Amino acid sequence: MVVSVQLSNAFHCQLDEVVNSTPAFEFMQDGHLTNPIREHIRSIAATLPDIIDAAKQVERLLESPGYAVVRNLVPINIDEERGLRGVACFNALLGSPFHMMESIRLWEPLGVRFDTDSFRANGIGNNPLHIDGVNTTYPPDCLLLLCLRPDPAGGGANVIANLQTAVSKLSESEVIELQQPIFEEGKFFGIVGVGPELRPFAVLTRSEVGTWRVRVSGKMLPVMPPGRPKELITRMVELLDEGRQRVPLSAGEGLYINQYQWAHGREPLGPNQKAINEHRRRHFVQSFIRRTDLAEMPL
Ligand SMILES: O=C(O)CCC(=O)C(=O)O
Ligand SMILES: [Fe+2]
Repeated sequence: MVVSVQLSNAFHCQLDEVVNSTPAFEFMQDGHLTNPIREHIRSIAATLPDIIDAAKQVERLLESPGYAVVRNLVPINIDEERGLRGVACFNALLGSPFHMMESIRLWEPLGVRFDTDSFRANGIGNNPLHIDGVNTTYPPDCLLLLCLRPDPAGGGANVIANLQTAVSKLSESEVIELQQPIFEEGKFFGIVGVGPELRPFAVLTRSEVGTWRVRVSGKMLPVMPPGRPKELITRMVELLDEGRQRVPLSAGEGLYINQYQWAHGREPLGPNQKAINEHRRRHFVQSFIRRTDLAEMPL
């Protein structure tokens, strides 16, 4: 199945028109781009066929299979800030772009840090399969991982795994246990756009259409005390790992992920990170998109 979209020069000429005519971004308290800005972007883009076509392609892929690799999302050699502004404008056509960290405007950096746990964002180790916002009432519908510079040491490829497939491999009793609200995740501070903290939460919540909302994160495991909840998360993560697929990204490429359908993670970075000049190290950013109306959203 073709899950990639290649953006053309014509697309970028048209995106320039949108970026040039869009006023400075303003945000609401819940981290979303304000409606007038989003409406402005949408009305300009409505007249630009390559942009509309690309947005439709990405939207189709986000429905099925639930993820999309977009190549040439940020053209090589473009000023980074300008490039990100363009992508944010494009994202406004897919839904409502927002940031989850109150203190960071739209793009959360994913770099290389030695002073953080290696399994976390910015860490250098294996970033286990997870969804973002696992302990929130409304986890982001869609996440964009955008590669500005891959790891020059050859590591750090992204991985994804289908959540529904993993659930289908559980036993009946595990499905029952995973529906109990007995799971907790540590921190909830300065987080916006995803409703209140859900504590404790259930890993599995059945939606009206029979699929599952799956709240799971392999990042919970290292800090969980021994016991049944830890065994159940371990089992879920093992099932996700069985179906993991690598999605290595090159500079300028983005991976859009529908969080109802796919978990994501990152392989360990390559060796000797400290020997790499910090301006040459892996440099990604991430951003979120709300595609459903919260009022209509299942938990
Ligand atoms: O670094 C990456 O590519 C992904 C990191 C991530 O998804 C996370 O820590 O939430
Ligand atoms: Fe993540």
